[in-house]
Amino acid sequence: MQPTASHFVNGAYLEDTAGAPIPVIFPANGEQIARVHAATPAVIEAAMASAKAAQAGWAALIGVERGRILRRAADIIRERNRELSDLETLDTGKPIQETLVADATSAADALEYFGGIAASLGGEHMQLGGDWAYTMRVPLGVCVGIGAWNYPTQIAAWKGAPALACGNTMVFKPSEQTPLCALKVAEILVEAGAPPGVFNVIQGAGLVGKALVEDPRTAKVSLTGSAATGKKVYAAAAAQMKHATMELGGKSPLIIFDDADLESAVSAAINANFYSSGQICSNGTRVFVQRGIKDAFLARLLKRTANAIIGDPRDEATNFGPMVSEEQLAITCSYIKKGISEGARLVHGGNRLNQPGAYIEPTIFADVTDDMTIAREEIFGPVMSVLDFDTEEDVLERANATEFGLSGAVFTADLTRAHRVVHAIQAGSCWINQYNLTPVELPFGGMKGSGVGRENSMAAIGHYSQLKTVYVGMSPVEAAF
Ligand code: TXE
Repeated sequence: MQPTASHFVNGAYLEDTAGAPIPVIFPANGEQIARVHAATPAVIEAAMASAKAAQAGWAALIGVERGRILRRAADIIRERNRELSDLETLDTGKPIQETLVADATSAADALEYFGGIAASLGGEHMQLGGDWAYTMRVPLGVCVGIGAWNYPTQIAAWKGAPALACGNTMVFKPSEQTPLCALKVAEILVEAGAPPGVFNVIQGAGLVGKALVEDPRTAKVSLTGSAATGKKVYAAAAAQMKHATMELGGKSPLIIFDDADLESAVSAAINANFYSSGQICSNGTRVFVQRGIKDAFLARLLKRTANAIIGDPRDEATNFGPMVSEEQLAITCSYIKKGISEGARLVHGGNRLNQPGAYIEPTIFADVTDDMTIAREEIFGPVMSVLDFDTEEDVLERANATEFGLSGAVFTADLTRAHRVVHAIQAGSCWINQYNLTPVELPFGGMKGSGVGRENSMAAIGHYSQLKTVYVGMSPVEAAF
């Protein structure tokens, strides 16, 4: 698992062992599987300089050429899905059952989608009487991507693909918890024909991220991470008037009405809380259940949660793996303790497994009230809070009473109510009778404290390019004197 070197800069692996060592731990057994080094100032300089040097040439390629390279990278990723999924499982601890369908494949989707539209990016023509004008869509320059540890391959591609499609270059810093997968994305892009310096990966923790954000050559920053980090990075970007996209946390509502299809609603609650051991920013961690269906919902939820197959994430039968790290497990355990001490009713799980690895049971609290810590703060672990409600009006007010606004969903058979409710939910992504599907064709991003900007879809193009307006005078210029 040991990569050729810690960083990938200017089209090749690069090492500098003077950087602080970063151990890579397989969370299922706590064993160290690799070691990389944080970027030194020399590595940061090399990455920024190579991205800067490569940008003009990359932007000068016609869109169809840039797009072809991205699409070729998508094909290579699909061919190597098994190998990349194995690596993602080792890096994150997520079950191979998930990584085979949700990680490298999602990266390939982004590269294919943005590769496909690179050729048709352009501006508009406006006729202004005899004069006329046109707009040009031009790249921003060097973009910095900073990733979280929950979807390392996907995040690298969700940021890299639209950035490169628009003619930018990128320096990407993965989370220090999961440094391996982004290196593969860089390697594959070069294999697909990307010139050296177009997509660089360097390792490190917050300080390396901070140096990249503050580098005067950086034109744009896209972060996936916690709300606290988002505020710092957004402020640092603003200080130099840089573009910024912030994909941050959430505490999203999943609202289930009495008339909902019970099995689908239970499936959604399971997916929205236990997929990837609950480590997903858009999770529906506040499950509001209308009182008439509460007992039936809880009974079915408990029965089905008991079927979770907790085990080695490398085993294809496993559908619930460890958390990413001991630290994240400790955070989750402290929230479970708070839930119990604040009076929530623990109806399933709650315990760390008595075996090596960062394993905790899928955990369900019932009778949760809005004021409890577990209903207010993002846990980022497999902890579901079930809250009761009576009326639509009541639940909407409570659903929106949060600093976050990433996602939300409604389960109901009533068509008009479904639309009315999602229109009222203050969140960037909403689902009706579904949860957490985020195909590349759709914008993804948060309202309120969950962030700014959007990833994926044509919306991302707006965040990785800028418009230049050109007015064309066709007549002699007149002046007052
Ligand atoms: O995130 P951080 P962490 C939440 C989740 C989790 C908590 C902490 O609740 O428990 O965040 O996780 C880089 N300038 N989410 O510590 O610190 C950092 O190196 C520039 C939700 O992993 O936000 C990493 O690459 N960069 C989330 C990235 O920012 C900085 C996913 C995220 O780190 C920096 C992950 C700085 N000053 C965690 N400080 C989601 N919404 O998906 C840190 N970084």
